[in-house]
Amino acid sequence: MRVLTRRLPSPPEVLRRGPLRAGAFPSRLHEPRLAALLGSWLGIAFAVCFLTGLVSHFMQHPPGWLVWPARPVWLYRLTQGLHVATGLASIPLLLAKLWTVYPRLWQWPPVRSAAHALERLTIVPLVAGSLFQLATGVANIAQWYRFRFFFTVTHYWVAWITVGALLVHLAAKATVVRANLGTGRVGGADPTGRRDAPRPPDGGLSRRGLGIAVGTAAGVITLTSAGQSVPWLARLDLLAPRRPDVGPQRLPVNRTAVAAGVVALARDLGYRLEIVGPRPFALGLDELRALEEHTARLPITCVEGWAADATWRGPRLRDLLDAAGIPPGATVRVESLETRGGYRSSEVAPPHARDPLTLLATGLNGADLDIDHGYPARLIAPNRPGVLQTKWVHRVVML
Ligand SMILES: Nc1nc2c(c(=O)[nH]1)N[C@H]1C(S)=C(S)[C@@H](COP(=O)(O)O)O[C@H]1N2
Ligand SMILES: [Mo]
Repeated sequence: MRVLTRRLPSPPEVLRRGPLRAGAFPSRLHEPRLAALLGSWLGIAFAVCFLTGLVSHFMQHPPGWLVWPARPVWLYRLTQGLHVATGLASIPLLLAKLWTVYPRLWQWPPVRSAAHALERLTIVPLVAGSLFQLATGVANIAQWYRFRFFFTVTHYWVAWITVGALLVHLAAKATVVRANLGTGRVGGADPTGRRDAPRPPDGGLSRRGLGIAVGTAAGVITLTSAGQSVPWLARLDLLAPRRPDVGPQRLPVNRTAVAAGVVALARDLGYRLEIVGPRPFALGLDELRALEEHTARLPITCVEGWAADATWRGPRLRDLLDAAGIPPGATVRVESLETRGGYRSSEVAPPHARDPLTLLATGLNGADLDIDHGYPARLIAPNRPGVLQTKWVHRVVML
């Protein structure tokens, strides 16, 4: 411990040039109280973003021991909406925070002790990780996949690195944060003990002014993009990359039938839906339509940040499973006509497979399912990520 805290010798004064010289950053806003304030807002946004991101990840890739409930219907829509909203709101907060603290990169002496050097080093994964997560998140909701790595895997692991670095950073800064966010009288930064430092003679922005500007920016970004998953904000939807009501049958399409290479197979009159279980059977198009139909009002919630409600019609999955003698406790795999692509099949565990709202939909918003939405039949289930709502289904297999 001694080694860590022992003071290191100061480097020679002649090295103090450029940004390293005293008074190189005159703005009063490069100060710990503002840094702590922005940091705590950012901390809240990051915490919500991280936790909802974990929900998203584990809903999409559930480990064996974890079975998600099918209700409430809107749960995933809420968690994914919060994930995107808090991520977007973090952008102005992070930029303002970095601006407030960046002069510290040139603080003198650069390192005071081994412990201080370690604390400085954790800034690298923290800042790099935060910028990376926000940039790739924005690229993802804009459906801009020009990078070479696989988005979900990288975004997931960098989240852990960033949060790890954030926890170390918080531990290192705990005393400073406490001193600066207290009653306002213990401000280590502000010897006058006032909440807002005196206005500079040039009339520059005050601390409160900057706080309001950044808070407003975060609020505006959230409100003008949340409309892609919150219907009553749709009219403010200026920044949202997707409109939840634009697409065939008033619903966005994620991957078209052409892109998935399934047009010929989906239109083939010899199409058959197979249910593979103890009493396997297959249905032609007419037989599929003759089954008892139900309707369900359910959202498609894409990880890419949009969600839209629709009215689905078709047989219940559980009725098909019963007819094939598949026991209630069984998990099934729903397979599409697609031969390639990461989302060509999905597993359905009992809570979803047996839910009365889970359909193999053949109709959408009052008409036959459009080929881009999965004609002849697609899975639609409550509280389930869009990527698992498999389109162009041709086989359901008991696992
Ligand atoms: N077979 C197949 N099903 C799929 C996909 C896919 O690429 N292939 N994409 C999924 C994704 S990511 C989403 S968000 C939903 C979107 O459904 P929609 O295009 O009908 O709106 O379909 C899902 N079903
Ligand atoms: Mo999606």
